[in-house]
Parts: sequence; C-alpha cells; structure tokens
Amino acid sequence: MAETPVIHVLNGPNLNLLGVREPHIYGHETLADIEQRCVKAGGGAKIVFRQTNHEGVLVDWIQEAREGAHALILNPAAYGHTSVALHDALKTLSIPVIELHLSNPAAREAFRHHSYVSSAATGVIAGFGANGYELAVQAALNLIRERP
Ligand code: CA2
Repeated sequence: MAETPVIHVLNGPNLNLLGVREPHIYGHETLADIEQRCVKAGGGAKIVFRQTNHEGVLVDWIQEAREGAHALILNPAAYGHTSVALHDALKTLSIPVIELHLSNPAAREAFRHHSYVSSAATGVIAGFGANGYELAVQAALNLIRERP
C-alpha cells in the first residue's frame, strides 16, 4: 500500500485574523474554514495546518518539516517580504515547497513585490483567495506523486 502523503501547511503573522478584519482584501473565510478546505483537497493525505505570529516559530516549523513531511505549503504573510531566516530555513529542505498568498502581492504596494521565499520555493500560488490553498494542496500531491 502506498505511503500516506504528509503535507505541512504553515501560516505567518496576522493570518489568524482572517474572516474577522479586511474581508475586502482577504475574504470572509476564517483560517479554520481554510484548514477544512485543505483537508478535503488532501483526500486522505495527512494535513498538518499551523499559524504563528512569530518568525522564529516559523523557522522551527520549517526545520521540523525535514522529519516526516513530504511537501510544505507556506503563506509567510509579511515575513515573506522581510525574512532572510525563512529563506535560509527553506533552503535546507529537500521536499517540494509551495509559497502561497491569498492576494497577489505583485499587484499591491511596491514593498510587497519582493519575496525572500520565492527563490527557495518550488513554485508560487498567489491571488486566488482561499481557493489558492486547495490549488496548493493539489500541486503538492502531484509533486509528491511525481517525485523520483
Ligand atoms: O495575500 C497574502 O496571503 C499575504 O501573504 C497576506 C499578508 C501580506 O503581508 C502579504 O503581502 C500577502 C498579510 C496577512 C494579514 O492577514 C490579515 C487577515 C485579516 C485581517 C488583517 C490581516
């Protein structure tokens, strides 16, 4: 029997406020709603879904993905635009990494145009709202299936 895919989905600062503030930018769904979408899209995959407001905790969780995760999905939120530490941690992984954003940072303020995560990611999904999380889980499953 094939091994159950394990996908870690990590979320950075302020994403705990989803569905509560700024719905015109980030939508009406809460992070708990989005977690359910990921579980459904995973179709039996193990989804480890987490959020933190702390950069170092994200680094710890990225390092933790070295043991047991088959793919990592990361919405780094604002830390994507600032964090060399996230870039360095991601570079230590040998599993597929998908950078994910609800909005399309390239279509927003100039300070959101650069990402320290993109150059350490396998691919980027941005601008599709909560649906982007489902797309990311599907992409992760494909990448896991295609691995050599
Ligand atoms: O579009 C995304 O997913 C972002 O990663 C969201 C970040 C932003 O800094 C990135 O440029 C793009 C901000 C997350 C803030 O989340 C909130 C949710 C509800 C209310 C207020 C903030």
